[in-house]
Amino acid sequence: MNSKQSGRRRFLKSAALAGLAVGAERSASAQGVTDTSAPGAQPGTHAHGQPARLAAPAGRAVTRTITHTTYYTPLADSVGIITPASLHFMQSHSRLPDIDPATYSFVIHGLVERPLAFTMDDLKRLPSVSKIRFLECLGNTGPRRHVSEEVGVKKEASWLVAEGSDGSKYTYCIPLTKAMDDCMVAYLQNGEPLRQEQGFPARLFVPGFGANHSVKWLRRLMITDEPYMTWDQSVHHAASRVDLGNNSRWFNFVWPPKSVITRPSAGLKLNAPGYYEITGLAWSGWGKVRKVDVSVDGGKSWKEAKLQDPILPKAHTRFNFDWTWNGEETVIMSRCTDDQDEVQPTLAELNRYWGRSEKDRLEPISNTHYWNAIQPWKIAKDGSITDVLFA
Ligand SMILES: Nc1nc2c(c(=O)[nH]1)N[C@H]1C(S)=C(S)[C@@H](COP(=O)(O)O)O[C@H]1N2
Ligand SMILES: [Mo]
Repeated sequence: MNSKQSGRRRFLKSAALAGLAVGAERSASAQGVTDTSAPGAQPGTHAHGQPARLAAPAGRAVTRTITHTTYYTPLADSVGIITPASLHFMQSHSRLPDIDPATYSFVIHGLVERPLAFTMDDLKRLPSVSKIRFLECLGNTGPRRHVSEEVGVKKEASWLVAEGSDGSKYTYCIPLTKAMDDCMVAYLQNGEPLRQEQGFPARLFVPGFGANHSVKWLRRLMITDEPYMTWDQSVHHAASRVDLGNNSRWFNFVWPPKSVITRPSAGLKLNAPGYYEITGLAWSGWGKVRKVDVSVDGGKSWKEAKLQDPILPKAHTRFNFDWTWNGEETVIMSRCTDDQDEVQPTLAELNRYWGRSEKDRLEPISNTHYWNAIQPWKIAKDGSITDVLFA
């Protein structure tokens, strides 16, 4: 098979089906039903399982602007590497479409031999893959705030433009080589149908790129021979560069290495000096995490943390670090190095890279650039923990 053929195969395979995770289908009538009327039903049992009455997880913090709604995953209770769908970060630039999967379809058109529409039945009929991958928004860190050989991609095609069904027709474009490499049309997440917030009934999923590329409520994929200057890509996520005469850099693709200590973290309190496990997550859009260093003295010295299996490419990796707190004020932080040997920067290094001064260091950069600065947590003498950057 020549490379063009195999590339097309791969693209078709991913565009055709691919869920984030594929599981058994449940009948619609079995969902969300409290099973108390069934003979012999026990209180607390449900056809669609619910958290225990006294163990409901902490909710997500929310910020709203005139256009954006954002829900933040609570860090301190995060365990392992899979985020429950109910606590998954969510960002939307307009109202959430409420789409009936029975009538849903998306189209692939543009530089193809045969434009085609795909229904949910078409998607489920086609082969699927299941992968563990991260999805991260540019605004994640901050102050709370065989589709079949039928379409036939043409030789001159080089870009993929993806459009959502929301009011603003959220649109983003990616190079076709990326689409052929590992992109998916996802309709399941953690073994269940996508939640409405995550793009039900189907979204594009672009592993390793900023989450802004993963267009939700997918309506169409247009194949082109040039990038599209979409409104969302240029206005929301363009990075103005001092070194480019304040011109914008519209295309930022791969998410750089990043990590965060999830526990202990801001908002928690250490009750007394003694042993505490430091644990957190590290990830990189380039590939696998090679190592995570932890500092418990404000960055003066670093020691390597233990990485937990599995260590997957473009996925959260869990790290652990033994620590005995002596009761003194200190700052703890983690630093990720990925398998390309790219190292997570400090905020000062990140500012220098983007040509930013200390003065305008926080707000603008987190909105328009890939934010992967080292996250320090300050521990006071009384054990209370605060966010050094956004306190
Ligand atoms: N159709 C549509 N797709 C979208 C968006 C949107 O507003 N509309 N927001 C994008 C942005 S900026 C992010 S960070 C991710 C968020 O995905 P999540 O809500 O599943 O975490 O979706 C992306 N895809
Ligand atoms: Mo985002």
